[in-house]
Amino acid sequence: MCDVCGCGNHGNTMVVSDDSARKTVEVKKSLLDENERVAEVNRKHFDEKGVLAINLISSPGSGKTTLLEKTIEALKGEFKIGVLEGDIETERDAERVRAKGAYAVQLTTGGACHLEAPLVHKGFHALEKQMDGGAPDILFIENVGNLVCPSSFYLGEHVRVVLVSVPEGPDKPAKYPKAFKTSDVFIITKADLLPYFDFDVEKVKEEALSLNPNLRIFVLSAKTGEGMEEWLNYLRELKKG
Ligand SMILES: Nc1nc2c(ncn2[C@@H]2O[C@H](COP(=O)(O)OP(=O)(O)OP(=O)(O)O)[C@@H](O)[C@H]2O)c(=O)[nH]1
Ligand SMILES: [Mg+2]
Repeated sequence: MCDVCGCGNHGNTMVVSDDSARKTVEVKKSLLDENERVAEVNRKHFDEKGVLAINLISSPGSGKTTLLEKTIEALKGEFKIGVLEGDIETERDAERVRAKGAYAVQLTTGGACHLEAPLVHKGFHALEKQMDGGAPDILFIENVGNLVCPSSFYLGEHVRVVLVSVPEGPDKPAKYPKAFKTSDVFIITKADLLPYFDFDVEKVKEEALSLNPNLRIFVLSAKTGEGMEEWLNYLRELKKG
């Protein structure tokens, strides 16, 4: 899966000598330290330009791009919106959000299952170029679909959002705690599908809050528009500061 953080390279029964285990830990640590350093540069850059940066993380197909499409449609008259689209391959998500009126740059990782700060740094400069030197009021960073690795890589964002869609099931907060512990916002998506799945919204909220009591939670459907206004108002409030 990912040869950057090594997440896909451990077998369940892999045995390593103390020395190679130590080296692996050292390499991972220096990789994370370098990511953190560039993420702080990104954050400074965003702050200087008045950009609100939001990092979206979820499993593949939870509805990140669909939520962005609807958010762009609703807010493009109020804010300049930029998107950095993280995927392993294809320009598809960038094309989708551009079609709704956002500036967008596709970041293809070519195999890595998460975005890292240096690629976001490059992508942000490409976005500025696309905007003739301007900057977006709101920058959405759609991470690669994965509920594990993106939680370990700070990109310089102001707000981290974790999404879980109703069909994925109610057990995700407990199974993927880091994504919830490191996020500011939790969105339950595809709420229009609640009648067809065993998904107790109150229980899921409770479980997520037990991991992180500061989570702001939204339950919405990008398809029907249910719950969208609360999310849009939250973004408007964040921009007011
Ligand atoms: N019923 C329903 N379907 C939705 C909703 N939001 C998204 N979908 C569908 O879910 C599928 C995946 O949506 P995407 O927005 O592409 O998901 P994603 O998280 O961006 O996927 P990746 O970028 O591959 O990780 C599509 O078929 C969407 O039409 C929703 O609110 N309700
Ligand atoms: Mg997408």
